[in-house]
Amino acid sequence: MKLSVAIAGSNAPPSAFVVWRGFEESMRKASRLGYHGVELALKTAQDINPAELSGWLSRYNLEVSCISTGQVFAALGLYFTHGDKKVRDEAVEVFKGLVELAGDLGVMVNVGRVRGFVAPGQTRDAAERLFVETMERICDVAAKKNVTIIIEPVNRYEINFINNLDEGSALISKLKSKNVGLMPDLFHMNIEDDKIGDSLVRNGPFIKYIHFADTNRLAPGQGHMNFDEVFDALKIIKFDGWASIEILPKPDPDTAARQAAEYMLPRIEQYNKSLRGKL
Ligand code: LER
Ligand code: MN
Repeated sequence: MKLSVAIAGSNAPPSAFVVWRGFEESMRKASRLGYHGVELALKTAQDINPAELSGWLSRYNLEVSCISTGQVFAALGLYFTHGDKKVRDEAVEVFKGLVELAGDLGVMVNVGRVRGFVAPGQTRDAAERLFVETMERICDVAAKKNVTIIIEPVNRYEINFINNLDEGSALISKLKSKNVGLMPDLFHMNIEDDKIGDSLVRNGPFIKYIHFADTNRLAPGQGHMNFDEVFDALKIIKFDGWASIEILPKPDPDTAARQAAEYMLPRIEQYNKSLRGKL
């Protein structure tokens, strides 16, 4: 398992849910704290210059773990269950750019709130049909670039569609596309899933990436999340992908990122040794 931290550009809107803003400065700090990579929260592919990005990654010895897309929903107002095909087409266009960039970087693209929701007057079945149809279009584009799309269940207070891992897995099973997986976020799981460990194990075959946070969405170690339960479950499913720190930047971004790194990096090192039978 490798650890990254969520970052965005310096002029990302307030809706970008990240620890740090400003790509280069965030990468410099992430590298100094021992993170292995950064998760890029982007609104469109134009938010970042690929040549500059590749320079920063080599200067700070980091990888990109994933491209996250919350701002496509929060800042651009685009989502997959929208009743207007023009809006869904626009969402697909934005994803084409993000998928292209992800393909060049060899990373996955997340689908969080951009999946959409059941709107007033819309039936759940209708929302689901639009979601499935739009996801298939995006997965088709992504498959050509060898990119996997990961669906992130999000708690009921943010969205009313795909709240827990079981719901995510059920929808993935309805898709024809195979380049799709699940992105559990421990903060949402603590609100929505029955037992965090059991749900991770049960949905293990689809899990490709994970968001780490504590129960209060502060840095791991600042709440009451049982990380032993989390790591035991990840070991059962032999999870060996990226985990990303996606937390509130409190009490301030630097402290939050440091607390998270200090708590998680030694645990991840132990986990990796035990996964490889070296403990
Ligand atoms: C995005 O990864 C997420 O977890 C959402 O809660 C942001 O609103
Ligand atoms: Mn998340």
